[in-house]
Amino acid sequence: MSKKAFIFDLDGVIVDTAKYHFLAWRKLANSMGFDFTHEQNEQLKGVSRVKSLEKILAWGNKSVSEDEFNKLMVQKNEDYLTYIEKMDAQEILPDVAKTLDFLKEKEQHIALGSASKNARMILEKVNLLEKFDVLVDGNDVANAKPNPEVFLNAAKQLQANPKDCIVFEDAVAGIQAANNAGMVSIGIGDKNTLHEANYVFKNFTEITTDFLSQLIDK
Ligand code: B16
Ligand code: MG
Repeated sequence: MSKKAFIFDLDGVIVDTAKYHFLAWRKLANSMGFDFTHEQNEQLKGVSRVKSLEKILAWGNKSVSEDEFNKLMVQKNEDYLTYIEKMDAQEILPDVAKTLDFLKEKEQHIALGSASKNARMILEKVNLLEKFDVLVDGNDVANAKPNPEVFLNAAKQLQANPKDCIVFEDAVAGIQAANNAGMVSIGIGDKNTLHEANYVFKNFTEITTDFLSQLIDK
């Protein structure tokens, strides 16, 4: 049996924190006198906090000073954290824990590759932290997805060759980052949206242990 590195994105793959990001960003936009849609929110997935705020301000036709920008970032995160505070293991998306357990049983490397600066805290809240050999998050990288830095950093720490790494991602920018890293990309979500991925599944309930075994033995 060969040893591969399985790298998981967090938001939209392990847990659905996208709904909390949306609530917090929307509250911020509303407080500035404008709103944005669910469709626009799709563009924020996998995108860093700074880039998200830049996009939202552009949607609302707002320009703010650097000082104000930083205050808005803090405000959004404080709001977001009030939602995260209440999270527990029930919020782990279906069959994610089962997949992690299967990979552990097969003695595969497991890493996190997320843009979120709150990733460690969220994994602690849902009680999954100890399943991960390596954590790379928004605190560790200078270049956001689609730049491959986040995934290459994880591979390096695991001393894994990029071609032996498999990435699970729900965001277009994340799939592009995995492809740019020379890794196998697995989209979690909509086939049309994630058409650049090597494989796409709606969620982990569609991923069989046979499929995972094939990836391991490739
Ligand atoms: P934070 P992922 C990303 O997480 C989210 O998809 C994105 O919406 C968010 O803006 C970003 O994390 C930063 O999050 O404000 O907590 O640092 O999908 O890369 O796990
Ligand atoms: Mg994501």
